[in-house]
Amino acid sequence: MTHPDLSLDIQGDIAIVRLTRPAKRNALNDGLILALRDTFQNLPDTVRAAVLDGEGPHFCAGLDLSELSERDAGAGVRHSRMWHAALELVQHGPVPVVAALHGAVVGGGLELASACHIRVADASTFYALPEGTRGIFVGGGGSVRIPRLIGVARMTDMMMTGRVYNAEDGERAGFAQYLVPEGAAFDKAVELARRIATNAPLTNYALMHALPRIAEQGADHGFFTEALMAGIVQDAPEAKARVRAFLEGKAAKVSKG
Ligand code: 1HE
Repeated sequence: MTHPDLSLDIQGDIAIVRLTRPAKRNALNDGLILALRDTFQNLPDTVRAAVLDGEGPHFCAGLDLSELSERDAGAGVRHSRMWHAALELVQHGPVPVVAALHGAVVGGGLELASACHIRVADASTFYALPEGTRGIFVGGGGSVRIPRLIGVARMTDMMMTGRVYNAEDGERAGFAQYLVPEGAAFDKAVELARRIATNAPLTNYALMHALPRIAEQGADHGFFTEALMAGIVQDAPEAKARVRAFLEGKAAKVSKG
């Protein structure tokens, strides 16, 4: 993968993927979306978790608006589907992804962050969906993923009124699972990714692939899918070794945070 606006840095078993277009606030043009897709699709097998970061004062200003003007309806549909394919590889790709958020997390930038599994936001973060006021609609999976974080009512409000959430209100609303001081999001995201990378791979797989699907199933189907997944995950030799280690007093207890 080589793209001037995206970097990939493998640090042991975690990958640092960074948008490197700060002069344009990491706005996502077609090339960058395709580079994101290719990067997540082709992560080395040794990688067990990833961090997604943005260079400069803003995580991501969303769609590169300079590419929007000449598209007709058909091209617009295909463009949206291209984003879906790329962000699908973030959400349901090979490894869990922790987003390190700061500054603007807006429009397609919020759609990208929503495709990640964990979001860590620093105090400078703000969230918005300016699509509503620019006369367009979300197209990067936002209407599917964002209501699952904050609810349909809040997303409707953001798009209809241009409401902007600051970092604190955003965390309370459900955009981010962690809120940290300004400048600390990347380090916290790396710490979490390193921790996630120590999990049994099949547990991470179940959390990425089964949990969100179960959440969309009716209770009866959900219980059945859960039982299948539970059976498969506990059968792995690694699961048995970890449980044995606890019973032999060799594994950490759960302790108060
Ligand atoms: C851009 C973009 C962009 C910045 N496309 N060029 N997203 C938006 O509507 C958000 C638009 N951006 C902003 O509101 C602001 O730029 C920020 C709040 C993110 C940052 O403000 P600031 O003062 O730090 O930067 P700036 O001076 O506004 O921007 C610096 C440069 O980046 C400037 O270009 P320059 O050549 O004049 O230096 C900006 O034009 C450029 N820039 N954002 C193109 N988004 C799958 S559908 C998704 C639909 C959407 O995402 S719509 C929402 C788009």
